[in-house]
Order: sequence, then structure tokens, then C-alpha cells
Amino acid sequence: MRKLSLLVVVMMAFFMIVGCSSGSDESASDDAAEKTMENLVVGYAQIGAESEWRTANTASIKETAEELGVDLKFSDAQQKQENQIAAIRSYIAEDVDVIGFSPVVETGWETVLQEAKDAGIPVIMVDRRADVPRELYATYLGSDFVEEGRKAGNEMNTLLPEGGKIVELVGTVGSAPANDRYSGFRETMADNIEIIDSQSGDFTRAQGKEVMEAFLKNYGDEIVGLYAHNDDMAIGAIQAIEEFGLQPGVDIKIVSIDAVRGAFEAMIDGKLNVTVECNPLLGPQFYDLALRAVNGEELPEWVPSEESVYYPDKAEELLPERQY
Ligand code: GZL
Repeated sequence: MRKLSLLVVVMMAFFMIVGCSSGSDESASDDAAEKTMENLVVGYAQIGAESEWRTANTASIKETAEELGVDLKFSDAQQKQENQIAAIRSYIAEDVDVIGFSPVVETGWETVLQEAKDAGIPVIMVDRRADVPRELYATYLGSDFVEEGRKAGNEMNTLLPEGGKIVELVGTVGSAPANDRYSGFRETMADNIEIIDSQSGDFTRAQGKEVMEAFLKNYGDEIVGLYAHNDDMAIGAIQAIEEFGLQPGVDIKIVSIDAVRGAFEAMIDGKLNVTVECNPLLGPQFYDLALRAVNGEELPEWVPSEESVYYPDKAEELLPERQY
């Protein structure tokens, strides 16, 4: 009897050790195992919902997560940097695998991105970039805003071969697209074109209209051109120009950026002359980069998105296939 009970104890001890070790082997292998899309946990701190472009960008981030089976935690900061920082801190506390965010402005991110680095969580900047040391982010996925500005300047030169006085609707003050589109345009703008006023419309239709109303009050039909940093502000300005009694696209030539659906409709109506594309459909590229970062791959400092320029003569034909 004694031998039997001793055998049972030895066998129980054996299975307990094997059970634990295999468990620990499993957990060890889990830890070492590469992440897949199906078990990837992403925290995304979005800017807000200020424009058609942003709406399409958010849809791409959310719908792609759904398609890939990614566990996405998403926040809308209503264009407030403090809300984005709070969201990033909450993702750090939740110990997500990777953090994505579109910095509303270029500065003020170093502290929170250092916290993410200290927590071992890779950060990917999407759409807009922040002015931080290279070691604080895995990569930047987004457009070449300076090039978008250069393209816009060339288009304005073509629309105003005789030159003239134009006004500018600037994007969100301090944001990378506003800073870069501002400088890029001035690199290519012809000498016979003069920017007589430049104010921020914060990338929204409402403020674009408001600022254009003030421009028209101050300068009236002296204005022969408008450069808008995004289509939403241009569409707001078009309303102001019509209410003032001038013909947008005819009396005042208009060049804007984004190439959202509303811009194609304005071009079809002859009220917008050119829109320079800025692609918001960044979801697929973002998750591909996120998984590679989490699995330890060194990523390039910048992954640029591909873009084009669109004109009224093709607007009707292209509108049905536009995804945003
Ligand atoms: C550009 C993006 C800008 C768009 C605006 O990549 O950050 O913000 O041009 C949007 O429409 O509000």
C-alpha cells in the first residue's frame, strides 16, 4: 500500500512539473511568437472630424481594422492637442502593442512620446508629422505637403498668366500641412502674383467662408485668385464669393488641396479650378507598418503616400470612382 501511494505522489509531482513547464513553454513561446493582425492591439489618437478629408481618413483607419481583425482603440480629440496627449497616455496605460496618431500641430509631443518609448510601445505618425527626435517614432506615413504646395503654386501660375493679387486660406496654425503648403506654394509662385492677405480658416468650411467674407470686404474685386490649403475651406469660400456677387472659378480662380468629393462637385459646377490630391486612405499602409514595427522591423523614417492633381475636364468622369 505504501509503495502504491508513493508511486501516486511521484506521478502527481511528475505531471505537475510537466504541466507547468509545458505551460511556461507555451507562455514563453507566446511571448516570443510574432504578432499577427488577429492579435494586434492598436491605440489610435485621431485629430478630430474637421473636414471631409478627416472623415475619410477615420473611415479608412476603422474599416481596415475591421477587415484585418485588429483590436482598435480609437479616440477623436476634437482638434485639441491636450486630448490627443491624454489618449496616448491611456493607450500606454492599457499597454497596447502600437500607437498611431496624427499630430494636430508639429510641436509639444516629446514628453508623451518619450513615455511611450519608455513603455516599449512603438509609435507611428500618420498623416501629419511632429517635430520630435527620430528615436521617438517608428516611422511617419504621410504626404509630402511641401510638394502639394509647389504643385498648387504651379497651377495658380497657369490660371493667372498675367499675375495679380490673390488671397490665401491657411490650414490649422502650427500644423505640418499648413506650414509646408504655405512654404511650398511660395517656392513656385510666379513673381507677377502677389499674396495680399493670408489668414487661417483652420481647415473647416465655416471658417473658410468667414475669412473669405473678410477678404472680400477689405479687397473686393481686386482679388483675382484664392489659394486654399484644403477643399473644405475652398468650398466655404466659394459660398462667400457667390454671396458677394462674384463668380468663383471665373472672377476669382481657386486652387485647393485634398481632392475630396466636394471638390469634384465644385469643379463640375465650374466653381473650383484645380484640386491637388492628398490621400486620406492610409489604413492599409498603417496596419502593415504597425505589425512590422511590433515584430521588431526597423522602418524607414518616412513612407510617402502617392498623389495626383485633378482638373474640371475629368471631374464628372472620375467622380463615381472617388473613394472619399
Ligand atoms: C492633410 C491633413 C489635412 C487635410 C485637411 O494630410 O492633415 O487635415 O488637408 C485635414 O482637410 O483637415
